[in-house]
Amino acid sequence: MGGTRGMLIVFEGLDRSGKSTQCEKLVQTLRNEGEKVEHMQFPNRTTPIGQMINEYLTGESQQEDHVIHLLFSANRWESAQAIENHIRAGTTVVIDRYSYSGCVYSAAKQNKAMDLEWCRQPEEGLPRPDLCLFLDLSSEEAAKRGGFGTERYEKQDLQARVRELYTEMRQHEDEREDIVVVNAGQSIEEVQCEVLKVVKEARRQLDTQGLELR
Ligand code: DGP
Ligand code: NA
Ligand code: NA
Repeated sequence: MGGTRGMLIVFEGLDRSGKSTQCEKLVQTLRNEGEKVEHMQFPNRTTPIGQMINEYLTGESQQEDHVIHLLFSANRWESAQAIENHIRAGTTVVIDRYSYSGCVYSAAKQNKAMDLEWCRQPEEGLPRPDLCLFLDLSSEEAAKRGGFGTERYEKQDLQARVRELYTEMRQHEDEREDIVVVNAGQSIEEVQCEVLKVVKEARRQLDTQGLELR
């Protein structure tokens, strides 16, 4: 997988959909093929903003809905330049959650003015993914996978709304073309195989069309 610039590949999905596992496997596979790959995840809990987010998610602190929304976005902006630099230097960046999570988890709170459109605004201008792999799993199936954890959003009713909002986002014209849905109910190996096929096809398109990073 050659090419002049790296790709920006994002994994999205409900909690317990297998994103982190698939992210790691893709990163490993691409590295084994000699590609330079940087693995990131959001929220990045290591920065001061990320630590505030972590405290919010674990319930150690409270934040007003708009405030935490903007902190999640700021946490991505902290890495925006680094992401762009990697891609321009020919390194592919694989990220566990990105702006789509930013929109759907906040909109799922149903705090009136915070609809998807409002939530999308602070994400405007972040490096745009070449490909978003959406690992699709129903909230019931997700809950069966050893149960959700104890963090703030890991409850089935919220996850069900998150899934609906992901579906709504996929219908938005700016997002539609970059999102590929993968059935996350398959075995780890089957998902891995499908993910790799989709990534190779996206790479092929990028190489033939020589697309600029958006
Ligand atoms: P993870 O570390 O991938 O399990 O993500 C932690 C939780 O935070 C998960 O329930 C999804 C949620 N999340 C991730 N990004 C954002 C975001 O930008 N905004 C909001 N509101 N929630 C997010
Ligand atoms: Na989680
Ligand atoms: Na994860």
